[in-house]
Amino acid sequence: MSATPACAQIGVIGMAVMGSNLARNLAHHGYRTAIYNRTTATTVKVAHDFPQEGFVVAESLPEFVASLERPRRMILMVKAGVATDATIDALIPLLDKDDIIVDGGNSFFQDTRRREARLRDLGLHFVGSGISGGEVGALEGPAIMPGGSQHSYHYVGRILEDISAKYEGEPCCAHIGPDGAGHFVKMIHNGIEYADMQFIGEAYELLRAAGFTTREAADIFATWNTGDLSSYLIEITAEVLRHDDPTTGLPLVDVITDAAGMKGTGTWTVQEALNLGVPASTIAEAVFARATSSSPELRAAGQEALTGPDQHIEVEDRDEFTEQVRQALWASKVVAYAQGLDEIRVGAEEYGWSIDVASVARIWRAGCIIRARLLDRIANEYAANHLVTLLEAPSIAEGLAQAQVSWRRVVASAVEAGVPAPGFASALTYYDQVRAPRLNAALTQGLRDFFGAHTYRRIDRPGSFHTLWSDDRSEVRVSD
Ligand code: NBP
Repeated sequence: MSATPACAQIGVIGMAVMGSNLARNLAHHGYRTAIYNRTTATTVKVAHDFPQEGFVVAESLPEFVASLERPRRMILMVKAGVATDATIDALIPLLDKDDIIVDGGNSFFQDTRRREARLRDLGLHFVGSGISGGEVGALEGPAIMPGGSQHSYHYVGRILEDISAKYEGEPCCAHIGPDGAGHFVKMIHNGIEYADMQFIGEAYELLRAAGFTTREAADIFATWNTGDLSSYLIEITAEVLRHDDPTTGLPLVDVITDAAGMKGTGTWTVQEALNLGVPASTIAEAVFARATSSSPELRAAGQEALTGPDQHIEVEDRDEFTEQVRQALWASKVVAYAQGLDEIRVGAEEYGWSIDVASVARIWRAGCIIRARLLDRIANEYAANHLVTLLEAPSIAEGLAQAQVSWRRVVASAVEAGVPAPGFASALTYYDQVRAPRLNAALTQGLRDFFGAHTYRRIDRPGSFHTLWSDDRSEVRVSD
């Protein structure tokens, strides 16, 4: 079982579900792969279960490092946070100049920036790489979003591209940008995933409120998956809705406790949106909706004290209603992408990255959880146009124009019937906000000036002004 010195082209640290599958993926692509896990029994089990992969098995970190060809390339697939820092700390004394650590875990991008700077000072390279696709993706081809220096991409890019998912033969992996750029983009991917799932949940609840059975809803999602909405999440929604619970015979979805969990990447996306001042409202609604669902005391108090409509939607034409919900879902999904990509644009400016949004959309077309037909169109629109927002892309703006009547009807029906649809409503509000010639901000500025002398600008003259509200109400120019 001992490792042969310096014979592996790459190594993977962390043999839980993601790391072991990624190591197998590497082996399937012809890379001689070293494997190591803190708990040796796990490494031994993986090697035993998959002898055909020809893994180089390391029982200690020094043995693992010694087994790698130089410059050494290793992928960390350990729990994000403390475990990642502990592994890096243990590796540093064992490595030599120009060795490359790739962190494939779900690390927070600010941690990645810190680690990259630290390793750069030591003459080492650090690639913070988002990897999406879950355990199946890790094995069969995930979407990969590597950040780090061009130099390190030169050494690991080819391998990552080889093991990534392919969309019409193109690898779903490309260099995103320096230091934390890759993990930043992965964070946004997850934020969009939250919004996407929230919209799907809302569409399902609206269909149920309109009298569709779970099985009928499953068929509707399956049909939607053949058109513009075609995506992994819509596809698996049909599967989940079709699945009956063997114990009760009920649709499983009716037996699952109505409280959504989360691991934190959606929250990071929203926190960072707040830091950057980017309105990622659909993603925030999705995070808050999960939080509301998982607040039993709040929900019990609300159910006890509050009244409202009976959450039933009267529908005359079922096909027409289904089509309206489809359009609301498509339009809302577009807004979530627009907000996520806007956060990437502003984040790139803030952190000094040059991120090619078309390339990001291309990476997301296969392998990852948000893979969707729409992403091919988004990639083409960004490649062909200089866009401030996805919403202004010609084919997208046209699609939204066609969808908006249905979108408004669906939101109105939800509000009238008392069916919560915070994602659809928030997406529509954003659409109306960004196209409005005037928002309600002038009054906000007047109020701020009244109570705090915060000043305001005028539409007809340059400079900042303050009104002497408590005296003669005359206006003074405060600055140019
Ligand atoms: P986990 O996130 O459950 O992490 C388990 C691994 O971390 C084991 O190998 C464990 O070793 C190792 N580990 C821990 Br815990 N503490 C350690 C420490 N102090 N030092 C060294 N190793 C330590 O595994 P996973 O679900 O395979 O995910 C791996 C990474 O990929 C995570 O960052 C995750 O966020 C990310 N990711 C996961 C998915 C997914 O679908 N699961 C998708 C995309 C990305 P042990 O066996 O000795 O405890």
